[in-house]
Amino acid sequence: MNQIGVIFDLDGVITDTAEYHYQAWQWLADREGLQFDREINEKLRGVSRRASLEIILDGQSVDDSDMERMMQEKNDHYVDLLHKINEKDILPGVVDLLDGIQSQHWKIALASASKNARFILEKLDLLAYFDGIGDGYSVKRSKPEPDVFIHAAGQISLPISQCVVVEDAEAGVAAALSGGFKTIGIGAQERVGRANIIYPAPGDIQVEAIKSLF
Ligand code: B16
Ligand code: MG
Repeated sequence: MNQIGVIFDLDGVITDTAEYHYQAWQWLADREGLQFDREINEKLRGVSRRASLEIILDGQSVDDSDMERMMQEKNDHYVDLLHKINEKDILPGVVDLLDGIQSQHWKIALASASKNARFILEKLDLLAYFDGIGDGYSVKRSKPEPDVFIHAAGQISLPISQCVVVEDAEAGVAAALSGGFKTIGIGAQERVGRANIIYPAPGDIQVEAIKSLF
């Protein structure tokens, strides 16, 4: 079998930063008098920071300097919250899965919409597992465009046909499929139903199941 590359999304696959994104957006929305709740937060899964704010603004027009200020304030608050995360915040079974992939001598990459992805991997003490990283700084077009996954495949020097993407977001699954990647979906059918295989949680992924995709 040829070399395989496993490309992981971050939020919702390696760790659950969605809760901290929620808290930071709620803090901003309360300050700005914007309508926000957990239901709206679900729509932000895998979506870039700017696109997230546009969803929250719900058509309300805001000049660009205010957009920039709000994104900065939300991120400052989010990064403050991130300082308390550590290895205990890695989702169950993920370290065993990474060890299993490494023992096959396959490549591991990250493809996240987040500009904080490296910092989060450092806090989780997982950086050393990753042979390549695509993050919110790597590409211009974010998910559902496939660019960050294509960038990640390039980082591990593998063709798309030899890579599988692990994603928990509808926009992420759509991005991976449109790029021609095999795709493992994590979570609810209504979100990731288009993926080649679906698991309830990342710790349920078996190395043998990855092999069976190729
Ligand atoms: P940041 P992923 C995504 O991470 C989050 O799911 C999404 O809620 C967030 O808006 C996006 O990162 C950008 O994050 O504000 O830190 O740059 O799922 O692509 O790993
Ligand atoms: Mg995600």
